[in-house]
Amino acid sequence: MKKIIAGVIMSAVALTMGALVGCSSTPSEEVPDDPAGTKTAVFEAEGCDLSEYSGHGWSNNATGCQTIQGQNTQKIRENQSVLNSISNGYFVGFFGVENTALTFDFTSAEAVEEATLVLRLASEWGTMTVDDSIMQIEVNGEIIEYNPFTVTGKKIDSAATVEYGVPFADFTISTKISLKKGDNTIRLIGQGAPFGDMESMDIGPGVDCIKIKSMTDVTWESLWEDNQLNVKEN
Ligand SMILES: [Ca+2]
Repeated sequence: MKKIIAGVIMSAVALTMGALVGCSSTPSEEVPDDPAGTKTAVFEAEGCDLSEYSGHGWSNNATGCQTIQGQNTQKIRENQSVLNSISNGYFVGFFGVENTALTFDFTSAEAVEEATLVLRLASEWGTMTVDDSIMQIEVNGEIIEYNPFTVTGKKIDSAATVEYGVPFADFTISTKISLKKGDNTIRLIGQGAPFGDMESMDIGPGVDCIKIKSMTDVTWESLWEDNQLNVKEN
């Protein structure tokens, strides 16, 4: 009986909330958003130069374009919500080996003091708190400080059952990124973090893309056209 009453009350609250939203002068789609004129540049991880990039999972090593997963990965094709969440259909996995970096070289039309950096990530290692013990973020040669954040993952029983079971999502790292006019570099650097007490695992999130929001034009030369020729079924 209590449940039914609670249900009725919740419905009433929902109706009231709906009515309030309906009358509101600020529809939800207008708040809170990026300032007018904000330009968002999306750099796909799978378009990076991966020639120096490598990593390893529970049972296999991967180098270069072998680390690209997504539409080519059977386990991910079987999970529509994860597949649909992946920008450009692919991401770079196997992130986490100490001092192994994903490097994004790009050009900014103007110097900018307060660009926003967003990372689009998912975790195959269960729910993961990403901090500088897992990933360091370097902007133009300087490691930046960022607040630890949680990437929700599917619960796994062991390192042998890793799986990207929860869709990729955007995480805002900073709104105070300084860009130079001309060439800039952002590097995501693995730290060799263990999985629990398993020192050999080198865990980290899968990296789909990075987004840079600013008032200027930020561009890069993606290597995706070449990289996609080397994507392997897995
Ligand atoms: Ca991607």
